[in-house]
Amino acid sequence: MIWDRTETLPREDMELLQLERLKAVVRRVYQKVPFYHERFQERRLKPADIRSLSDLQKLPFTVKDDLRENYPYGFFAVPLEKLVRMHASSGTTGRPTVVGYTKKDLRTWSELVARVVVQAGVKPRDVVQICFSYGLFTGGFGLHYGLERVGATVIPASAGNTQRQIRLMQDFNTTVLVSTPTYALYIAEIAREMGVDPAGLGLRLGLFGSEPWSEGIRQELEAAWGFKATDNYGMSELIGPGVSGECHMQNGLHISEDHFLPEIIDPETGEQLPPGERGELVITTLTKEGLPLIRYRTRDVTSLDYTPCPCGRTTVRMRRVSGRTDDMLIIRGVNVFPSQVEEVLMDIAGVGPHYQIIVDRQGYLDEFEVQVELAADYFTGKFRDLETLEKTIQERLQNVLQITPKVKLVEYRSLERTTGKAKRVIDKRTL
Ligand code: DLL
Repeated sequence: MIWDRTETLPREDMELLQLERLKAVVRRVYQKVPFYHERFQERRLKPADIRSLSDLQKLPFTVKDDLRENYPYGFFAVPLEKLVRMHASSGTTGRPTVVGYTKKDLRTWSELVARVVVQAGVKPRDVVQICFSYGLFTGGFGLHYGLERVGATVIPASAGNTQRQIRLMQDFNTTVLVSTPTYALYIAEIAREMGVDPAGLGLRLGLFGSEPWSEGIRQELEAAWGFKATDNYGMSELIGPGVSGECHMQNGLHISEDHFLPEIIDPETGEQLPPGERGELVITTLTKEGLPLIRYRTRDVTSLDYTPCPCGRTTVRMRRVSGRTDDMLIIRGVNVFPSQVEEVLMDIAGVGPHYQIIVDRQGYLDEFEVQVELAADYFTGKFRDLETLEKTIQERLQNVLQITPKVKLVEYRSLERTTGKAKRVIDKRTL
């Protein structure tokens, strides 16, 4: 099922709609947001200079630091009394960024999340347990209103209290789980500890997002829960969840292009890259009232695919996000993405989906260690087997990364679990 006819617009019509909305948002930020007014003036740019979609490239980028420097309300394009909701990013790496929604923004948000959940396969008869935290984080409330919009029965369980999550699933006959992929793995572990087989709980669908996850983790989740696991993407600054999501083809995430105009740029030069090439995702919000953003650099790494999707939607698909431009580690001069490590690990039998990358510096030399948990049922009792496994992991990582990590196998359940986004990297060099 397709929630909104706009998702199937022919490309020319979509582009006309995008252009009309782009012109309107450019006019609005020029008039209402001093930051943009100044940036436009610096470039001697007037809203009337934006005549085609390719004129987008004339516009300045916006980065997270711009939002931070204008904390809390400097980017809002409407007076405060028009805002009806605030969310904020966690601010673990500096000042938080605050996002405000008008009534219309909240309606748009519900519609966009409705598209995402419907394309993943949610039906009005579903009982959906939301295990994202509710609060300043956009995950809980974002999914909540979109799911209610499509008529599903929502259980706002929030994150944590994991044994209770399983009892709720049993008592309320939950059919759909919404969480981070890592929390879904953890819930499955706790279920098994309680003597409950997660695959026997009768869930048919999992909607996962909010952090990067590999195809290997998808397989792990689908096997553990016996359901179909789909990916959806978003970020607080852009609206929250609801920017893009997979349809039942599980082959790329359809972007709601009538609301978010995407580009892929080379993060070094800022130049636009052609369709299919991997780079940094940049989004211009086309309809947001409270916090419109022009060419917002998400730092998320992906590529765009304009080929038709068999599901019937014509919207462009983004590949699963493989990481962020700022989570690339430079270890002994070599670029390492955590997602590369995950892909290698998920391909090796005997290790589970839990790992941590620890980087440190001794004198002038970087130290690079990968701690990997054994799979629940792996330990054979023979230490020789563990040594062999460690060697295999080390060699495969060396092949892919061109740098040799120290590999340490650790006991099942010894790495910290999380109910939200996983923390995969501890870089002690910057602590
Ligand atoms: O995580 C919004 C969200 C909530 C999306 C629930 C999906 C589901 P933030 O906390 O602002 O917002 O974090 C945004 O999380 O820039 C990505 O780096 C990462 N991210 C979000 N979804 C995905 C995904 C929410 N499906 C940041 N795959 C983004 C990979 C994701 N990374």
